[in-house]
Amino acid sequence: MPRGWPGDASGAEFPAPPFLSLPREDCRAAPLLPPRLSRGSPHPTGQALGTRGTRRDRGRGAARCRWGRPADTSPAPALQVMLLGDSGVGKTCFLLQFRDGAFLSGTFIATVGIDFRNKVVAVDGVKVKLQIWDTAGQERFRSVTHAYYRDAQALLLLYDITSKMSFDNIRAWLTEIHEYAQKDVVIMLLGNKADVSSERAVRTEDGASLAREYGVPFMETSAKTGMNVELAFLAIAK
Ligand SMILES: Nc1nc2c(ncn2[C@@H]2O[C@H](COP(=O)(O)OP(=O)(O)OP(=O)(O)O)[C@@H](O)[C@H]2O)c(=O)[nH]1
Ligand SMILES: [Mg+2]
Repeated sequence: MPRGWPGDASGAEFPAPPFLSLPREDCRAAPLLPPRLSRGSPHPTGQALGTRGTRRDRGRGAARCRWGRPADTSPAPALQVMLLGDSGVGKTCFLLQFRDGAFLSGTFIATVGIDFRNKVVAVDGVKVKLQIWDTAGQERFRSVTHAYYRDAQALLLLYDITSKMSFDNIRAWLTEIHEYAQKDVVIMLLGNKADVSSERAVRTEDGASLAREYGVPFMETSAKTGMNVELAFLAIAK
């Protein structure tokens, strides 16, 4: 395993993987947090997650959330979120819609390996920095993405409501998550492309019923119209 990558205990600095297609500033803005960051564990800033804030903040009744710190302090800690699901379900579009409010239509360019974007959101008045990893859905990149599961605190698992196969593969994805992710990882199931109702191949009830079976929250989304995109990220950041 390369030094500095998730899973490497050597403490080496995080290098940008060769296939990362991001501007350098984005890479610098996203230091890798210690593995298995959880509530109460120390953060590089010296404070513990979920227990931050000065007495003054508390006096003001500053809102808190599981991952964040009061809105008037910075920098915010990062919550690492991974987007998972078959190739073509819309993970990259989903992320770009959330990050830039734009939809990439036209030619489908499959993600190679893994990519990431940062975005700071406010949850109940608390700033939370989301470090979002956009994985390649293609089978041949699976070994690359497995290495990142361990550090993810939340997973958005997508299928395409116009593709029965992408829905049927959700069980396999959940098995893989069970194998590689942290036990307490937050998972949300998303049925994407809800705007293409004329080609729907998966009923909303089927998505909801599968989610119930695995005890995870569920919603349908559209990376094209933006429907429920922000809501999904805010829900896992809470
Ligand atoms: N109508 C519609 N099309 C979408 C939506 N989301 C994505 N698409 C289209 O679906 C195709 C695949 O989208 P991507 O976001 O690249 O898919 P992906 O899941 O990132 O695929 P991989 O990178 O191979 O894993 C593209 O042509 C998008 O324009 C959506 O919500 N509605
Ligand atoms: Mg992609």
